[in-house]
Amino acid sequence: MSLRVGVIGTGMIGQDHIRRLTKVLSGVTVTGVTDIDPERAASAAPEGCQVFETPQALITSETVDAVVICSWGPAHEEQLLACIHAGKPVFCEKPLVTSSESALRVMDAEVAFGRRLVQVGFMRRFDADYRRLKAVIDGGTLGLPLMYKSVHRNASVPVGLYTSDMPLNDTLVHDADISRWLLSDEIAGVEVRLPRRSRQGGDLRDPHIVLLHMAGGAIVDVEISVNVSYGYDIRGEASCEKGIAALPNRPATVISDAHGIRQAIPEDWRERFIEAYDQEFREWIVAAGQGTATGPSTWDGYAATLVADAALRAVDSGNRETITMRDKPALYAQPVSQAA
Ligand code: NAD
Ligand code: ISE
Repeated sequence: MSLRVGVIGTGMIGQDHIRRLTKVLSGVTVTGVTDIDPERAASAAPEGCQVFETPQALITSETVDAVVICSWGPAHEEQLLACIHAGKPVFCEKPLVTSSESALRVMDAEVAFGRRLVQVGFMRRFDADYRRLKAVIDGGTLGLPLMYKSVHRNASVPVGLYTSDMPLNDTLVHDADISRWLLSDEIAGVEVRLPRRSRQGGDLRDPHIVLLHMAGGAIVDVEISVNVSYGYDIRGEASCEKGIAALPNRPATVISDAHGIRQAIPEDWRERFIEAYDQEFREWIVAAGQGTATGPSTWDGYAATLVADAALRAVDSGNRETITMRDKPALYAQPVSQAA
């Protein structure tokens, strides 16, 4: 039987996920959509799909078995709590929520429900290159990972909508999550350094260098640049005791012409992570069909939110900011290294 899915938020990624749920993946039907912009919702609705007036109406509808949240971060908490209250599996785009207090409210609700329902959209964990990188690190032949370098460059971000806190609470969360997952460890402290500001982004605070201090002593340095103009450039390299393991550059046709020899760079996240998003939803559909969730959890969303909060504090203080996590509820007992 096909899983009947309702999508909340039909902007850029909502439309992209509707496309993959409708045209790429099997075992799933988009039966409902909603957006605070009803025209956008109507134009994104596939044939036969109902346009709901509110997220609450979509979440509680008998025609919706599971929910995909692609609205803005500040709207996620209310929508997640409504899904948990209705007992429906929910895929929520990152960030889970926009503060650690908010993450704790979602966690408390899911723990009280007693079964995992939430999967967070940390799609890098489903990317084949990241999975191979993790397999090498976990394999142990290179010894312990000592340092990890994470480069996260966006060609541009929406002017006006994307504020100076967002490189840390919207973009860095991917690097925080992938570092925890690759190094199988939690993040205990965060420092931020601000280089000369790029003139590409107007008043936006950009770029950032972030140091993530892992609990076990490894250090991750992250470059967050959100207006590099030339493309979407994601890199990663682990320095281990006996060698280096790096993400490969994406294979692309080599073009030789009057301008030289070159390879195209992805335009944005939709292109770079297209297979990862497909795989993330393949795995979500299976779990949601069984009334639960696997993959990145509310705990992982909470951890990333703590890092974002600490990074924002570190911008103001100039110091290393400490992260203290609550005790991990048994519901999330699976080690960070194993989810997805
Ligand atoms: P967007 O602005 O293009 O779309 C967001 C949509 O949500 C808009 O159509 C807006 O009207 C709607 N919306 C906002 N609040 C709502 C509410 N309360 N109820 C119903 N609809 C609401 O933004 P986007 O780029 O599609 O990003 C959406 C979410 O996806 C964000 O959380 C973002 O961080 C995340 N995202 C994740 C990735 C990824 O790589 N995993 C990539 C892009 C965006
Ligand atoms: C966007 O929301 C994403 O999640 C992308 O993966 C990330 O690269 C970008 O910086 C975010 O704005």
